Amino acid sequence: MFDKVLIANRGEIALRVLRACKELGIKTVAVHSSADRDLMHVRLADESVCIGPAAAAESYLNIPAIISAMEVTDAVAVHPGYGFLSENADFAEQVENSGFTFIGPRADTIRLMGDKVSAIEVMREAGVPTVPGSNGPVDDNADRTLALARKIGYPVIIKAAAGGGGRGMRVVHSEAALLKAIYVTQSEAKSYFGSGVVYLEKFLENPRHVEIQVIGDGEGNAIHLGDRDCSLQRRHQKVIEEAPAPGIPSAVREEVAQTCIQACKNLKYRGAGTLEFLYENGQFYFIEMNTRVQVEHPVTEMVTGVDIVKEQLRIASGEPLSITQEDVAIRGHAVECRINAEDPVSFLPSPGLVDLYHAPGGFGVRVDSHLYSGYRIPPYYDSLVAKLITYGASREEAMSRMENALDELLVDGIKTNTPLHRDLIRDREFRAGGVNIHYLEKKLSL
Ligand code: MV4
Repeated sequence: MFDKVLIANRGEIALRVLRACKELGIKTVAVHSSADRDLMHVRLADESVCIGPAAAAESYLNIPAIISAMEVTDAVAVHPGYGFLSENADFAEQVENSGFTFIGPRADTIRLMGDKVSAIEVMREAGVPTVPGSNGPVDDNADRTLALARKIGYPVIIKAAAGGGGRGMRVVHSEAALLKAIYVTQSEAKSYFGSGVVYLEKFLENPRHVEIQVIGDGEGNAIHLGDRDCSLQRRHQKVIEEAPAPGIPSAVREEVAQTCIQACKNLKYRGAGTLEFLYENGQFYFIEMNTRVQVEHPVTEMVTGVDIVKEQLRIASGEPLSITQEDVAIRGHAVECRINAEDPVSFLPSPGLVDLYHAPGGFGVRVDSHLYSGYRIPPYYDSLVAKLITYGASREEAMSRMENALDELLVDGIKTNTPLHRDLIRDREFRAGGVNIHYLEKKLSL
């Protein structure tokens, strides 16, 4: 196992990674911006290094500063968490070229999945179900493109190959609007991402967002840890996630998971990953793959008992997976509420001094948070301040424990979206299970 790991992130995920390192007897280095000296994980780490000013571009995204911090502290590996440099293939490459280990997939895998056109292609070849579409970039042959869209059937969606997570997309409802929309999306993609490559898919009108967690050892062995439903979202920001995804026939669930494992085996995938799907009318359609640990990984941990971050550390250090597929059983149900420092009505960020923090507790309650009384939330970063996760033998038990947990949570001094969660967790349709990706935005617009 590694002697010392550098944690190239902040907030709750830096603390989550630090806890896993400590359990495995790994020494830890925290790197932080000048605005983040008071982070909980900085206090708990064996060493800490200030890598730059508050602006993320000059600190958490500053590749030379992070690699220098590894050199200065003799860290042998870096965990990127989520966001920041976690899916930056150039970072992974520079880390490895400097003689260190990147805790994640190989740089070429990250690059392959970062290009959505190539990601879809490798998944299709492995038998993963994909959305009917162009199966490749849209070219400059207008007649061919019009014929293709007509065959797919309107509405269609134009997506940037370098986009993802909701950036660089445009829905087209009629043939008359297609070519102009392609041109505009290509131009935007070129200026946002440096690549104007776009592709076409059938636009699914009312899907759910269901994703499958996978782990590979980098040598062709791979397992899945079941699925999560992340449909409750606003402006591509997930609000509540749960595992397993409710109401999916077990044969359908199992079949798509097997195709995911096949894809990971073909890729010799290394580390933790997530295949994102749209799920509509009983069918799965792959849309993209994330090559990092995700915010919502705890719901999968709660229903499988597998510590995903510890598995990441084991695999990156060259150890085999600690479990086989036969060891994985999905037991019970888990739900996660993302607590953000924001106004629950306007959604505007609400940074500042937390003068009182009290975390909920009890059977089946997990809180992943870096908050403490007296902590000042800086205004420069993501507003996620806590993840409330509850587990139960049934979905209903997990939900009723979440009602209690939300009632017990105290965060004074700043505004949080806790009131929204208290409302959502008691929402009749959400509580019935299986709402689609538009449900929350529609509810909020009422
Ligand atoms: C789609 C879609 C409908 N049809 N693709 C948005 C984020 C990116 N990951 C893919 N996205 C979508 N792709 C087809 N062919 C609808 C969305 C979408 C969405 C997907 C998941 C979660 C929330 C969403 C919100 C709006 C649109």
